[in-house]
Amino acid sequence: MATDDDATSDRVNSVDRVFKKVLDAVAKTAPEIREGLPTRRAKVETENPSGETPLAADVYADELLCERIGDIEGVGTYASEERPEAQTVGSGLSVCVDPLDGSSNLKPNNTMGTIVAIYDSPLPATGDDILAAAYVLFGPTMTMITAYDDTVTEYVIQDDGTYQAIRVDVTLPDDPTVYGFGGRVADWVDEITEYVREIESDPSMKLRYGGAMIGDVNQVLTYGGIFAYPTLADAPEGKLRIQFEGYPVGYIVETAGGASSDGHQSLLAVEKDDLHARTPVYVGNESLVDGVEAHLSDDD
Ligand code: FBP
Repeated sequence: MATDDDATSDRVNSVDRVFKKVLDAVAKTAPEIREGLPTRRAKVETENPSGETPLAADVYADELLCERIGDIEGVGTYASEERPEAQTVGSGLSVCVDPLDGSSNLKPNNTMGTIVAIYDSPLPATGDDILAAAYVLFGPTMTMITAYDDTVTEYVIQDDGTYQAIRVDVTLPDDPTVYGFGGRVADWVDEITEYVREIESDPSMKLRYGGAMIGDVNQVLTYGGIFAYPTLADAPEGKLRIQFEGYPVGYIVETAGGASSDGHQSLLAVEKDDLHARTPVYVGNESLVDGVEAHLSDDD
């Protein structure tokens, strides 16, 4: 007779399988996305759900990933920043994708990424529902960071879509050295300006801001520090989207021993009922993220 233990172990096996298949699909697609970039630098005509006009490259990456991830048995829903609604593609887990994070970096030929989150829930999901997250970084080499089962791993993706681990059990270094805060400085609220000035006065801290969250977060994972796209005076929820950017990056950084926050609580505790909802994002070494919360709590 089948027991509860059998059911749990079947469930774990099936999540393991979907996670591995999603990674395979993302790694296989990454070289194709990269190859497609030079000829897809122009904007398309229609706005995406966030009111931005995507590049042909955003749409191309989204279509490829939807097709590949949507084909995986055990994936029930595919959603992306580029689509107004989540798509039903089968039955099972939900996968949220930011197909080309930081695509305004395409023109100046700077870093971009692809972000993926797997949720055990219909969408919009909560931070408690996240089972795994990953991102590809299109830098001088193509790397992929994954967070699953309490472990963060870094891989190199080859041009044929195969991938090999280069760092296992990735953790944030204890002594942070980099910081990067997005948004116009003039639009920051006073508490954020004050805190950034404090960070800047520390001679061990260097400004690193590249305009693609994934590139900036990868520096924090590598050197230790803090990345933020903060609350702004005219946009209290900042710019980044919780399902596509906030939860996955919060999950990855927390799994690597760091902290995440929306300014008041862990990103994983944030609850929003809109698929495209935004949230302020602060991720990095715990002491630095605690500093953000301490400054912002002054105005409560
Ligand atoms: P997209 O997903 O539309 O590219 O927007 C996200 C993003 O590019 C982040 O990667 C980055 O941190 C932020 O926007 C940069 O915004 P800004 O250009 O305002 O600095």
